[in-house]
Amino acid sequence: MLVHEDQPFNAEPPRHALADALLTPLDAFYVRNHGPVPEIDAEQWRLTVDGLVARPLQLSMEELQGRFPVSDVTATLACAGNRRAALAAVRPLPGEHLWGPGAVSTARWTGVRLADILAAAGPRPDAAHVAFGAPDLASDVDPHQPFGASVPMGKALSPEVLLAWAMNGQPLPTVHGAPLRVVVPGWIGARSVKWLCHITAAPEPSDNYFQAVAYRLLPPDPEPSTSRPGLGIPLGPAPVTCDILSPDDGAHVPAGLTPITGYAYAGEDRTIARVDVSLDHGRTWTQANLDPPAGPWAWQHWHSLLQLPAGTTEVTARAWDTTGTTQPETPQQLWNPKGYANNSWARLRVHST
Ligand SMILES: Nc1nc2c(c(=O)[nH]1)N[C@H]1C(S)=C(S)[C@@H](COP(=O)(O)O)O[C@H]1N2
Ligand SMILES: [Mo]
Repeated sequence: MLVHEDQPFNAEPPRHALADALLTPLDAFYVRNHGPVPEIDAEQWRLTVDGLVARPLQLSMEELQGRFPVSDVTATLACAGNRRAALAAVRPLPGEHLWGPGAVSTARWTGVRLADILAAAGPRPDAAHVAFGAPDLASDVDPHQPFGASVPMGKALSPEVLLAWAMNGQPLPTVHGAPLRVVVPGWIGARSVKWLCHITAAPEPSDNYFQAVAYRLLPPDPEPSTSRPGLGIPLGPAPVTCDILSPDDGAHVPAGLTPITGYAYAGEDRTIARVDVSLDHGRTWTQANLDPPAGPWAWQHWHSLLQLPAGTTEVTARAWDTTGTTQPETPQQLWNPKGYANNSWARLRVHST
């Protein structure tokens, strides 16, 4: 893993680790923590469901696993900061982790549907949002505060949204949120709250820092005098993106026919329709072959066999989603003060002789 920070632990897998498998092995799955991993006694742990509900609940893990049908979803998690390094090359992003292409991973998650838990609690008609609370204290905010998020009721009731206790058939590792985490397929990773202990039905989105202040797209030069919670565009469904996984950036490869592989991913109800690869900065493109996705909520791998000339070549890739939307050409077009949602063309350089 490429470690961005030890305490709290933040790390992404190298390109080749993501290229090796559609389901990311647990020890290669990226980790994004805003604070220290909380210590939770699984015996004492309870999930509280309250707010605008007819029947507030307090569930132990045993009750959760026994009372509700168990289901599986294969879903990609992508941090909104994935591929941030290219934005930082445009203008500095002090205090932010400069993620490369690896703040994204895919697993098969097992748990219960959030919709079933909400149905048991009976949300009132004015419950328009569902907020998730966790005990970890984010150390990158002053004062330190617990991590949290919310999603609109419509997404919360969607059958792919799980409360998960297992990942790739193994017990959920502590660093990924044990004993229980939310998995919100198709949305930025920040909404998939780890170490979940509290679900609240509410009329408004959560006022937690990570919903109201961070994970929002601000204009490139916001007016400091008007800065307040609620400013900017709250990030939800993930935009179409892709990156190159092999060859690696800066690799030396023999000139001639060379396999080029990567991932492509589109959030929410979109999937990947096409991936194009270019060796001449986007003047001409070759369509890559798409592997089948690991499921409707998961990324796809793509492959291309291209003739690499001798010398240094920039390899470029762009994906299109099923709505016909593609990626912007440059990170200049996307730069924002927190460095989120860089889905500009994938680019890297290889050297050939
Ligand atoms: N409680 C809690 N949940 C959290 C976070 C966190 O710091 N604390 N990080 C979020 C972010 S920003 C992302 S991208 C994903 C990362 O999940 P992973 O570490 O399992 O890859 O978890 C989300 N859930
Ligand atoms: Mo994230």
